[in-house]
Amino acid sequence: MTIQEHLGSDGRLLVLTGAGTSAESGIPTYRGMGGLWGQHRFEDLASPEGFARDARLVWRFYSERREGVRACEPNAAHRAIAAIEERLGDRFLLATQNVDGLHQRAGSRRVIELHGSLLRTRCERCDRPAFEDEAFHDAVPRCDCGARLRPDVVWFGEMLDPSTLQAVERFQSAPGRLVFVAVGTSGAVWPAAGFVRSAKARGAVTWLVNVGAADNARAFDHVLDEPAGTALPRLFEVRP
Ligand code: BV8
Ligand code: ZN
Repeated sequence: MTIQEHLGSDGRLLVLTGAGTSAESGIPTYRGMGGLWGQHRFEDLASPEGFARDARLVWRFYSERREGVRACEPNAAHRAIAAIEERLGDRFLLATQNVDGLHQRAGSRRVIELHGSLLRTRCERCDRPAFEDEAFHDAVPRCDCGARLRPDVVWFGEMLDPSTLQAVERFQSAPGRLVFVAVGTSGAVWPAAGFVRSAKARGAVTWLVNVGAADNARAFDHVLDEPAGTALPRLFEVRP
């Protein structure tokens, strides 16, 4: 059965995306970087310990990624996800691990940013709201309160914003049929890697669209080992 057939007239679609969704836009995946940036390990830069150790280096890491994202465009995978949202409306929800903002640039609106955004900055101490920021920070920027500003992303070892996980939970638990599709993710990072299990626990039919291996591939009903940019328009029956 196709996803359309599983969805029927009242089924809901939950999509989870990872770095592989943006690969065809030219953004290196975490695996692609081999978990490295220069001679630094990604986890060491994307962590509170890394920021405490060398905030200036961490800001250079994020500033260079901001530059990289600005030079990229959404690809057919982002557009297919925005198109199926258009068709399904509130029967659709996108949870993304990506921080590159390409889903929103492709027109996605019902987006839960599980790990925050590269293009926002917040204070590490006061409750000043996070703000849009695409600047390249050579030096560590300071808040009016005197504390350091940091990228508005969730680092390794940090809790996700509970409201994002509750939104996913609520969508998964609503009555009716559920289809879960994970796209371009190696299933290495938790708690996103566990969504397929909670979806299956609710009777969802599950798809993984991923080039190469994924740690949680065995949990999916269907696995398509192909680029998201070609698989999604076909899977969602939308124009590429
Ligand atoms: C938390 C924002 C509570 C920052 C990111 C031991 C066991 C289990 C869990 C843990 C553990 N030890 C620690 C943990 C928790 C930890 C974790 O999961 N660690 C892993 C490494 C084991 N998780 C956390 O810390 C989370 N918080 O759990 O809080 C807690 C606290 C402390 C201790 C325990 C629990 C917070 C995690 C969020 C980290 N922030 N990003 C930034 O980006 O700078 S993670 C970042 O890396 C991404 O957001 C993403 O989540 C992850 C990369 O994964 P993917 O997106 O899947 O990318 P990847 O490159 O791996 O895979 C891409 C795939 O696409 C590949 O398979 C590739 O082949 C494929 N592909 C390539 N091209 C294409 C394609 N597919 C389709 N089409 C293509 N064209
Ligand atoms: Zn402040």
